[in-house]
Amino acid sequence: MVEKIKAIDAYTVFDSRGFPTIECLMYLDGGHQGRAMVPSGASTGTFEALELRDRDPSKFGGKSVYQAIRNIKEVIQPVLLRNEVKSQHELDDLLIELDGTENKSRLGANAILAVSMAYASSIASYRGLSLFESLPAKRDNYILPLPEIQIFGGGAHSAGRIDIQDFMIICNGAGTLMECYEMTFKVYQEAGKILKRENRLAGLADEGGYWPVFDSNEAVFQILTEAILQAGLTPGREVSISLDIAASEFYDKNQYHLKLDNRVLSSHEFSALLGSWLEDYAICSIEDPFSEHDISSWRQFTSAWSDKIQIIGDDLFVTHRKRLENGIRDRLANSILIKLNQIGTVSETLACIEDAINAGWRPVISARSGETEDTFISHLAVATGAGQLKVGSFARSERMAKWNELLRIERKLSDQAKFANDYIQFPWQ
Ligand code: 2PG
Ligand code: MG
Repeated sequence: MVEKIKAIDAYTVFDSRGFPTIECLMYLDGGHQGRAMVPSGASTGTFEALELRDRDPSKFGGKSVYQAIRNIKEVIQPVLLRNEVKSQHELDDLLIELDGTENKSRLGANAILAVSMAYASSIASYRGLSLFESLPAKRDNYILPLPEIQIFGGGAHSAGRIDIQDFMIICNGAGTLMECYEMTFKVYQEAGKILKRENRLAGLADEGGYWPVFDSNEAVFQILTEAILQAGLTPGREVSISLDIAASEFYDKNQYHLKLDNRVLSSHEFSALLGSWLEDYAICSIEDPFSEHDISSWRQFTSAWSDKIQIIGDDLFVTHRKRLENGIRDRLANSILIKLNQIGTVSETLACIEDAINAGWRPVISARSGETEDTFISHLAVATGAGQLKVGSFARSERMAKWNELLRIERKLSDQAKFANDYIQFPWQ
């Protein structure tokens, strides 16, 4: 028997871009409480659940979330106090039913998710467990995820300075989480030194990666490869390159517009360009190589590359079970990015992760570009044994909060801690 919900509070706090977002506090009858903060994306997919913003230009430039907060206090709270929910599943089903829309646009996915996550947190506190131990996830083992860490941040996260969004690394040769952090630290520092030497150091993008002052998209691969080498590491063997193309952001009228390269490419040409990058650089993973509307390119690319690299659908699947099911059936990718706020409840997120694992896919749990100090996703990654976590760079506290939380979880697990590299078969192995 779990404690009943006694009260819910919700109020405005601010994310890593300084934009308003929701913090929710849930109080249970016996005095336990839980807290959650909601993140926010910039390069959002067309099919994501709706983030409710007030759109009143006089309040935080239209970004305030007062209506979503009122929905929590005035619509959701009374229903949850009336109905005794006994599990995360029951709570989330009730929230979905109460909203009643396909994309959670009545109450707002941000309002619903804040309540859903705060409930998970309050139940962990009631049980006296860490969140990763308390989340109702199916798993064989607690697995510390392999991090995917950004070195350069482009696309919508650096005002379109460069077309491609994320230039990241995956430390596929690391034997422990700390070894992975040390490799990342070295590559990040070396990348900074190269930029300084070449007079290209211009600050940080939204997720903490270096702001990309480059003359072509491909130039970044060369600098990143150089940074890995200068860190004393072998590209491909110890540290590989991982990309989020976020191609929807520059797809228009069936063409890919690479502004920096001054090129407009057909799907076929763009696919060939990606293929040439995969041949020339130590790339082990690629996310959103095509727009979510360019399905045939996904299918062809996956049939050509899926036994060599990880191909992740983010905007394509938006953490939606039905969209994932279609993707598995049609072999559109071999991995899915998982973002709680794309779908809007903890239970739907857990179900999507489980579906992916059952299909032999590797889910990658992900932060948003607008983040908070909330570390829910670190727990989610460990609890589900998903195997990978993408948080942004190795800088800025909203990012480091997640990396540091993994270290705390590792200590708590002690000799039960298993690092993904040793336990999970990845497509690049
Ligand atoms: C993505 C995310 C995180 P955003 O595209 O994967 O990098 O960006 O939160 O802006 O959608
Ligand atoms: Mg993405």
